[in-house]
Amino acid sequence: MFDKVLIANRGEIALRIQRACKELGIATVAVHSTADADAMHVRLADESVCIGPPAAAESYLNIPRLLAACEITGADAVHPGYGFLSENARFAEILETHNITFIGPTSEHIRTMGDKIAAKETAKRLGIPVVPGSDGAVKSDAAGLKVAKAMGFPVLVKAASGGGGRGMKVAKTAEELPMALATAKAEAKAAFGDDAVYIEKYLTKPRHIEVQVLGDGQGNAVHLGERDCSLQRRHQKVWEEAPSPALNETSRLKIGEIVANAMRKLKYRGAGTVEFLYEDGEFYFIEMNTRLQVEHPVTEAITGIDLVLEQIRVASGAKLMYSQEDITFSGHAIECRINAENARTFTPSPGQITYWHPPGGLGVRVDSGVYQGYRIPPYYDSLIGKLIVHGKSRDECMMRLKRALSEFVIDGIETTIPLFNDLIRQPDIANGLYDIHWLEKYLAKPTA
Ligand code: MV4
Repeated sequence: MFDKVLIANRGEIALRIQRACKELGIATVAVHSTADADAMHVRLADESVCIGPPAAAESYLNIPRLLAACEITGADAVHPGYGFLSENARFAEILETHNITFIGPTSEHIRTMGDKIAAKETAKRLGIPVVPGSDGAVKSDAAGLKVAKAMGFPVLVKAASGGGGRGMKVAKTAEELPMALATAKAEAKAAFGDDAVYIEKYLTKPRHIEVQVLGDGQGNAVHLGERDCSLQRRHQKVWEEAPSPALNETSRLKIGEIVANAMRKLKYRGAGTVEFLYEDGEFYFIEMNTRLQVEHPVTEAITGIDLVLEQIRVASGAKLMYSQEDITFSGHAIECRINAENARTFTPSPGQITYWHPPGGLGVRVDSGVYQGYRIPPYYDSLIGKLIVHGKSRDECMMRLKRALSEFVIDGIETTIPLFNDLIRQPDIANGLYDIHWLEKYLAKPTA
């Protein structure tokens, strides 16, 4: 096992990783920018290193500075958290050449899944159902038209280096396709320096359902069920829950087993998420995330498994502690992302938290990196906390969520809490009847 882990992140996830390290008896190193000198992750770490100015490119994303921090402190492993360098294959590679363990998958697996065309080909080869579409990159309008006509419109043009919805264009008809291809290519070139695009059948009203996996890189892997992350705004998740209100036991275990088998064949190491669109009872692979995700606590709530602790264990070379039969699912969990933003406009609201009273009680978890008196800097993501509620049934979970939201007091800044107070009162949300477009439609209504 590692003696000392450097956490290449900030905020609530840095605290989450520190907690797992502490339980394993591992010393922790925090890194921080000058804007984060007063941050909770710095206060709670055993050691800390200031790695640069506020701009992430010069601090949390700066590989030479992170290497220097490892060298100074003698850290033997790095946990990247989510965002920042968590899916940077080069970072994983560089750490390995310096004999520092990257707590995550191999650089090769990160690189494959980062290329959406290669990811889809890999998924297909491993027996995972994918969205019908072009065989790899589309090299010309004529080639694009041929595939699109064969599967029927509407189609979606996607960037190979994309993800998060950037460089995506819908073509409703053959006439619209050349423009969609050109625009997607231009956007992809500008955003990722790579203009490779591919075509998929456009699913008009799917849900976003993702399967959590855990592997040890030695051929053992388990699935930990799914999360429904359909409630999003501009590709930012707002609310995540497990299990998905749209699935039954049979379909859950079927897709879970397909994904777990694929990860066994791949010899995947660490935590990963296989993302699907789910429409009319069918699953369609879209992407795989090779990192711990923001919404991992809903899976922890229903399985009782500490995902971060398992990531650290398998990174140190240990075999997976669980076989699939050991994994049981219990009850229902919902996560609400608490952002320092206006709940209607989503305008960021940095500033000082003058009062902070998080909820508690049975089935309530709050993961946050802030405290009363803390000044939220304007330079980073606006996520300040996550409220995760667990209950025996979805109804009990909703009841607890309503109660927990009523206890939560955050003064001095605007937060997204009022949005959740509205959402829990919507019949569609109470009934679990929503797709990936539900939230944006709701927010566009004048009454919302
Ligand atoms: C799609 C799709 C419909 N059909 N692919 C958006 C981000 C990227 N990860 C994949 N995305 C989508 N891919 C096909 N073939 C619709 C979306 C999409 C979406 C997906 C999940 C959650 C929210 C979304 C919002 C808009 C579009």
